[in-house]
Parts: sequence; C-alpha cells; structure tokens
Amino acid sequence: VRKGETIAVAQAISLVEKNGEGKEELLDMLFPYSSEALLLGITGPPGSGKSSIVDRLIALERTRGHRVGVLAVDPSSPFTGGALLGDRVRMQRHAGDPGVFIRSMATRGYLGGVSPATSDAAKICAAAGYDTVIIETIGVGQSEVEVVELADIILLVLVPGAGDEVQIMKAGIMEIGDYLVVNKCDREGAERLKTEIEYVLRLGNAERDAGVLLTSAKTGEGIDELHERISDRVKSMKESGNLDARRAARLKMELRKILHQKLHEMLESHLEIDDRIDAWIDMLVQGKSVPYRLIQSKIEEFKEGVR
Ligand SMILES: Nc1nc2c(ncn2[C@@H]2O[C@H](COP(=O)(O)OP(=O)(O)O)[C@@H](O)[C@H]2O)c(=O)[nH]1
Ligand SMILES: [Mg+2]
Repeated sequence: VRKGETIAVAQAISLVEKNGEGKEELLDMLFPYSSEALLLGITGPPGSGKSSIVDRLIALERTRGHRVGVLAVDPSSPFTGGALLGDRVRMQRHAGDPGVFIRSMATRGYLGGVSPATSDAAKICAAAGYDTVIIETIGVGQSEVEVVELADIILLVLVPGAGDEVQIMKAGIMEIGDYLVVNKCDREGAERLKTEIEYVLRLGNAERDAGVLLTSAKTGEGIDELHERISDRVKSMKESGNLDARRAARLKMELRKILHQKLHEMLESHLEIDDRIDAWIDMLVQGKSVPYRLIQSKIEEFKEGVR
C-alpha cells in the first residue's frame, strides 16, 4: 500500500470492507501516513453530474502532477443499481492512468449515506500516496451530513429544474458544503437557481463563506474556477488552522465510534446475548421481569465479570 501499488490498495480496501482478519493492524500501521492527502467530498442528488465533475477535476489534478483516488459510494439498491456503472463510465478515460485509482463502494442497500468502510478506504488511499482523495456520495435528505464527517472540503451539487426551491430549503442542506455547485449551467434556470441559493444563504447565515458556483461538466465551463477555489480554500484552511481543527473533530468522532463498537461487541459476547436473549424474552412474556430492570441486572453481571 505504501508503495502505491494499485492491487495492494484494492486488496486493503476489500479487507476493510469485509471486516477481514488483520484489518485493525493494517489500519493502525497505515494511520501515521494517512493525513497527507486532501479529502474532497462531493455530494448531491443522483444525476446532478457529480461523477462528471469528478472526471474533470481528476484531469485538472493530473495536470498538476497530483495522484488522485476516487471512492464512489453508491447505495446498492435495486432502484439505483445502474449508478455504480455510471460512475465508472463517467470517469472511464482515466481508467488506464496509473496515477488514478477509482473504486466503487456499496452501502449495502440503504439509500444515501456512506459505507462504514469509506473513511478507512480514504485513509488507505492517503497512505498509498494519493494527493487528493475524492469521495462521491449520493445526497438523499439527511445523508449528506455523513459525508461531512468524512472530508476536509465538501461540494454540494445541485441542478436547475429539479424542484429547486424544495431542494434548497430542505432542512439542513444549506449547512452542508463549503461550496454549492449549480451544475448543468448550460441549461436554462441555472443563473436563477444560483440567485435563489444566494438569497437563502444570506437569509440563513451571513457569516458562512461558502460560495455558489456555476459549472457545466458537459462544456467544462466553470470547472477551472471551481478547481482553483478548492485549492485556495485548502490553502486558507491550512493557514488558519481550520483544516487541523476539522481533522481533529473527525478523529474525535472516529475514536468514539471505535470505542462504542468495541464496547458493544464486548458486552454482547460477554453476556452471550445471542444464546440467551430468547430466554430473556420468555422472562418478560411470563411477567418474571421488566425490560430496564432485566438489562440493568445483566449489565451488573457484566461489570462483575470484567472486574
Ligand atoms: N447538460 C448537462 N448534462 C450533464 C452535465 N453534467 C453531467 N451531465 C449529464 O447528467 C447525467 C448524470 O451525470 P453523472 O455525472 O453520472 O451524475 P451523478 O449521478 O451525480 O454522478 C449524465 O448523462 C451526464 O452526461 C452538465 O453540466 N450539463
Ligand atoms: Mg455518480
């Protein structure tokens, strides 16, 4: 992985995806090398042009000599089953470039959101020397929030003529994204949507410095500017310490997650929950106990056991 060998990177990601043996050791070994890359999140509704924008950003990053890893997170739902393929097709011209790594990650059915292995996969890419790791996720309602927990900078992609006002006003959407990108500006209504978004932004929170940018991944319009704005933003985040702060917040969340998961596993196995839970349910049904009292007594049992 440290040599940046594509096959090793792919295998490492597979290992964390299936939670395989050696996963934790691998991630711990790579951890010291996992903070160099810039993690760029790009989210928005299906079909808004995320993959097409990523394709163009890859090209720009390559001209700067940067190696790029792309994690395209997609719900493996039967309803959007075609999208995974779509991501690959959109970025096809980079497939033979050894400086580009593209990986699709399934979310096992739940619509929107992020596969639990995504942040680990991003770390693996970073440790493999990819300068920029782009994480594409489908934003469905609140699930945009999850990508915020993953990336240094977030782009939220919207398109004209898709029930814009509703899109904009949707709870929380305006807090997501360092940049709001109105893509498909070759189509009618893009300028108007941009104006509307800016209006809502001003109403909501004047201090927020996210910009609204017009792009067309089709014609290439606005993509250079978007790329430049991202670079500038990274620079200023580094200088102000905001990047470190964001990363520290992310690490805090990750540590909590690991702790919770470990405690959970420990408790479940210690109490042999799988074997005993039917008996507990019988007790409740027969009126021999009640839920909170029962669980409290089991936790006491657990505490005795680990003492
Ligand atoms: N007219 C127009 N079509 C675009 C633009 N960007 C993407 N598309 C098209 O929109 C469709 C969905 O694009 P895709 O990048 O797969 O969207 P994603 O689902 O958000 O990743 C494809 O047919 C693209 O060719 C754009 O700026 N203008
Ligand atoms: Mg896509």
